[in-house]
Amino acid sequence: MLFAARRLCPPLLLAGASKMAAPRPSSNMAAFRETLASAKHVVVLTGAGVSAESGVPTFRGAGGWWRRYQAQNLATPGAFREQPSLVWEFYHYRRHNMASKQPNKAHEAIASLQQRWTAAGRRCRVITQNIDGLHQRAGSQDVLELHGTLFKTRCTRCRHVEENRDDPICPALAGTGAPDPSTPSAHIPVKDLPRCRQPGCGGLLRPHVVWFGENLDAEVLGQAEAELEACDLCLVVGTSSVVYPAAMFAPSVAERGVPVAEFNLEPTPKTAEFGFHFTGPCGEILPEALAP
Ligand code: BV8
Ligand code: ZN
Repeated sequence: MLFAARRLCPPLLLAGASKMAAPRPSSNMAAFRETLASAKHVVVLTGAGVSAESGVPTFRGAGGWWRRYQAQNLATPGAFREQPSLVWEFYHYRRHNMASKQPNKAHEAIASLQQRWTAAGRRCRVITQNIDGLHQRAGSQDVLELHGTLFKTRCTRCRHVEENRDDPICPALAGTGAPDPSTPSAHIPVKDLPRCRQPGCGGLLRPHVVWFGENLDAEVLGQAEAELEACDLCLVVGTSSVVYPAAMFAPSVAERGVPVAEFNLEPTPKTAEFGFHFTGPCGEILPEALAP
C-alpha cells in the first residue's frame, strides 16, 4: 500500500524522507500535449480551485471564511459535537449555494477528455477533494470523491447513508446559513435538525463528508491508490496541496518518475516536484491543454 507507511503522517511529520531531485517544472504546452497524446492512463486530481470559476468559494483565502469561522474549523467532528446547529447551517448554506452554480469550462474539459479516452480504450479517472458534485454534473463518470459529498447524509446512530438533495434539508434550516459575519446563529434545537428516517432510528444526521481528523473511507482510498500506482500521467488541478493524504497523491506519482502537470493560479508547496506547471485560471488553460 503506497501510503500505508505515510497515510497518517503528512511529510511534515516524516523525518529523513529522501526526495529524488525533481526536474524544474516546464510550462511548455506543446511538450505537455505530446506527453498527453502518448499517455494511456491519466489521473486528474482536483481541489477547490477547479470550481472557483463556477463561483464556489475555495477553502483558503477570502473564500475560506463563513461568517467569522474558517471553513476548516467547522469541518470537524468536534465542531459538530459542540455546535451541530451551526455546522448544519454551514452545510445548508453550501448545499443551497450549489443550486445557482454550474460546471465551468475546466469541469467540461475534464469530462470531455474522459469521454474521448474511454471511447479510445484509454483510462481517465477523476479523483476530487471537492464535495460540490460539479464534475458529475459536467459529465465525468465514476468520480472518486475523496472527502464525500454535500448531497449525502449519514446517520450518527445507525450509520445509514443516503442521497439527499432537499433544500432545505429540514424545515428548521429554511432561510438560515447566510454567510455574513453579522448573521446571528439560528440555534436550532437538535431535535429539529435533520433526523434519520430509517425505521425505529430517528438519529441525528450529519453530512456524509470526511472532516479534519477523520480517516478517509478505506475503499475510496484503496481505489485512489490503485489509480495513482498504475497511471502514466497525473494532472493536479486547483489544489493548494496542503491537506493530507490528498496532498501526497501527485508527489507519489512524480516519485515514480511519471509526468505530473499542475494547473493553478500560483505555485504550491509541491510545484517543484512536478514536471509541468501551468499558471492561470484552469477554466481558461485546461480547455487548451486537453483539447483533442
Ligand atoms: C486524515 C470535506 C488520518 C469537508 C475536507 C492534526 C490532527 C489531525 C489531523 C491532522 C493533523 N495534522 C495534519 C492532519 C491531517 C489533516 C490535514 O491534512 N490537515 C491540514 C490542514 C494540515 N488531514 C485530515 O485530517 C484528513 N484525514 O489525515 O486521517 C488522521 C486521522 C486522525 C489524526 C491524524 C490523521 C482528512 C482531510 C479531509 C478534510 N475534509 N473537505 C468539507 O469540504 O466541508 S478538506 C477540504 O479542504 C477540501 O476537501 C480540500 O481537501 C481542502 C481544501 O484544499 P483545496 O481543495 O486545495 O482548496 P484550497 O482553497 O486550499 O486551494 C485552492 C487552490 O486552487 C489554491 O491553490 C488556488 O491557488 C487554486 N485556485 C483558485 N482558483 C483557481 C485555482 N487554480 C486554478 N484555477 C482557478 N480558477
Ligand atoms: Zn439512523
